[in-house]
Amino acid sequence: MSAPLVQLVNIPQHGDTRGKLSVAELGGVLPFAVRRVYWIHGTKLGVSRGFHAHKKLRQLYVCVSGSVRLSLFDGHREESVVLDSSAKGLLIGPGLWREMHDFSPDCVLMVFADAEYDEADYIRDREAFIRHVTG
Ligand code: T46
Repeated sequence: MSAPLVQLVNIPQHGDTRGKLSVAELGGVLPFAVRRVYWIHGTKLGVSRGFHAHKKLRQLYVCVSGSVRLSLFDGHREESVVLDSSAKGLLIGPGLWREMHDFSPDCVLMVFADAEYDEADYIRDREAFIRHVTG
């Protein structure tokens, strides 16, 4: 069996009578120092996002509310992962085409990234991406 394209990790959660507190920290669930955090929310019904790959960026996706389906493609294989728990994180490295589908109306997808925003790090054309990974 081939190795998964992405790594699902368990986010430590501290629950008590007040509710829950979840932690993503360097050396814990985060294998990189975070330089940027952004979140996707208020996604309209039926909308898909993404349709790009990153050349260098490393990210941790956490769906802190609701659910979303991620479609990943490395140029050869496709994989689909549903994120529907704030106790799960998805570590995603460079060189993967990603699409986000089936957002629930209450979805809040939080992304921790190891670099500041740089449009030059994006490959937004699928054919160009395939050329990039297959040489
Ligand atoms: C990713 C998925 C999960 C900025 O100005 N700064 C930023 O840090 C980001 C992430 C975006 N933007 C601007 C660029 C576009 O004008 O926000 C606009 C929407 O970005 P984009 O079309 O890239 O959004 P998505 O949802 O397709 O992709 C985003 C991230 O770009 C990407 O890194 O992994 O979320």
